[in-house]
Amino acid sequence: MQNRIATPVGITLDRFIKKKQNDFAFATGELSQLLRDIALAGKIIHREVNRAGLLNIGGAYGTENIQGEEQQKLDVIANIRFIRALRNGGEVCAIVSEEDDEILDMKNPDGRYIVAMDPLDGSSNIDVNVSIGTIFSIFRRTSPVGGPVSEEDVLQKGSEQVAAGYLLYGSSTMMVYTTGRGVNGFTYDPSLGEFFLSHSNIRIPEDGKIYSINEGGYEGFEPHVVKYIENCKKQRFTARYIGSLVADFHRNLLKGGIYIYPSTDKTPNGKLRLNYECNALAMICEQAGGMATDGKMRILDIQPESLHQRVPFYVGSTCMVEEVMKGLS
Ligand code: AHM
Ligand code: MG
Repeated sequence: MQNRIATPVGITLDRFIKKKQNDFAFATGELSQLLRDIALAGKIIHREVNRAGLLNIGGAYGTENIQGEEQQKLDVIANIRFIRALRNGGEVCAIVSEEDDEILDMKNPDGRYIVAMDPLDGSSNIDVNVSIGTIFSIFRRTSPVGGPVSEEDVLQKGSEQVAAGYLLYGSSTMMVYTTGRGVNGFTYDPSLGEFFLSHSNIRIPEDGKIYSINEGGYEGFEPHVVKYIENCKKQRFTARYIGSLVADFHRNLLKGGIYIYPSTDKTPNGKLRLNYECNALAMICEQAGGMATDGKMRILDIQPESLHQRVPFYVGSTCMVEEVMKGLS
């Protein structure tokens, strides 16, 4: 019998972005272009991720690379690819990246947008062929266009994000994003080189039965977290923890659940970074009907004080997040 290849039906990401352009308060087309630049970077990283294992096999693919990047770690390569795509796009004046200590000034004073990103999150999973992701937040600069980028441009609250999203390099590659009007997910068809709308208007179930936390840290958790985990066990909930934030978040977004990276005795502020990990997922979660908090306040209301600031992170189905928070009072 002949193999049948399913032909994707539905709208491409490019078309979708174009169709939605008038939703933006500033409908100049620049944000649309920026989202397309990010999708392009995602395609390039998809390619790198998929051949990552091959790079170590006698340099089979290494000859393609004139800059010796194949010698570098995949997260560094992803960072380079992303920055290049954003630079070529021309809409961005500055980037904050997990891979760079300082703000990256793009030397493009006319750019209106700031991107905060974790180009390849889930570093412990990179070398073992497990799902990883890219996370991004987009802000509009507050300083005048044409002048230098200020620290205030970069350290904006998550509530100021004009768009946020992630790419998940899993059994399929997906891009999920929001511009503040709901959340949509697109699945990549590598044979066509296109993302297709596959998950329109994603809503997270109000309650769920999946909890995701690294229980290895149990002895150092705060009492309310311990209490909540015990409660999950009593109710025979499902424990799922990939150790890649995007993958854990994505599953819980679709199925209902909670992801927690709490404060511990060793890491009082947790592990995850506010500016390029938590803010984006908090916006997506809220847009899908869920909740995100650091245990004290809404993630999106936290005023960042530094580029690589860490915060405890509770994100997911509203009933579950509220339930952990009850233990605090
Ligand atoms: P990374 O930015 O170094 O990859 O760290 C972030 C990752 C998240 O993807 C994941 O949820 C978490 O760290 C796992 O941490 P742990 O191994 O402590 O459970
Ligand atoms: Mg990370």
